Amino acid sequence: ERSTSSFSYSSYHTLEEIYSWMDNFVTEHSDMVSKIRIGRSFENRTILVLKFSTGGSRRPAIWIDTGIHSREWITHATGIWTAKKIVSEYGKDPVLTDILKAMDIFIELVTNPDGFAFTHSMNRLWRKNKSTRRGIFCIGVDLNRNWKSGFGGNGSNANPCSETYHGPSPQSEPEVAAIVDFITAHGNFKALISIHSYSQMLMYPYGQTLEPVSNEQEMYDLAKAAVKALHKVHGIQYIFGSISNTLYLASGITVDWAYDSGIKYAFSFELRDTGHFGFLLPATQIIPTAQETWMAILTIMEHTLRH
Ligand code: ING
Ligand code: ZN
Repeated sequence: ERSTSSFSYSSYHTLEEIYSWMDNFVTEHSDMVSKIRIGRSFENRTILVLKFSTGGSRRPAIWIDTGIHSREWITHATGIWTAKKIVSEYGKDPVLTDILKAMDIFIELVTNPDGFAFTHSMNRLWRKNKSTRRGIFCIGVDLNRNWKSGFGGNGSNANPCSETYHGPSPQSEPEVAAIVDFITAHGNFKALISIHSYSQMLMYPYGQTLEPVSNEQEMYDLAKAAVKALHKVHGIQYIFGSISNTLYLASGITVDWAYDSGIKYAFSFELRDTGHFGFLLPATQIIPTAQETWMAILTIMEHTLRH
């Protein structure tokens, strides 16, 4: 395809289609959007981030990642719709406009490209990346257990055949190392939103311990406001709270690393649904899911701007 006007935002797409959409999108919105290559996957695929900026240099920034677990297709689709929403609402929505006048937004749409390609070619329910190591006969590391904070703790698994295998060492996986290197080098991220599915939850650290974060009350109140804004759109209910209290203990996760690295507003979504379709959410639900998620994201971004 040569332009984004023929792209269907209400369908699921392959990696090639998404990467080609990104090329067209950047070309069509070159005043605000650029594409950054932050690394390469285990199977040598390019890892790309979209940057939304109206100027300045190293402005305070917001990070959004989708698809760290490859089978969670609604997350990539929501990320793409969100990218389009940002360019169409700038200059119209006063809240988003204020945000983009002071901050940059970065979106990594396909955080696990090898796994994502595999969900299209071989196994729709593949979760991990595709890394292999000598003497280890199972494939893949759980990229949401491979981060340094709490690495190897409760709710992660040392068995390479487990779906929650944490890998041989923190950031052993190129897909995680690329993000750590990029965010660390940038040095001015204020919020990180890591998007999963499914369960309809909005959560914050910690996953590795039941101990509350130091600004627990602020995180609780913000999550509550975001979930309320989400609910208003289509009446969908989300539960919210810390990961360890809301879901289960999980160690070596993205948002614990972000929080411990000084990115105070670290949140993780679990998008629709609550299990009826699960990872196989019908494409008819892409736009409604993205619309409601947008209101929650906007709530978090606005709070970040004002604090
Ligand atoms: N569940 C997440 C998992 O990695 C999660 C739950 C989300 C844990 C965010 C920690 C942080 O186990 C899914 N569905 O991936
Ligand atoms: Zn997930």
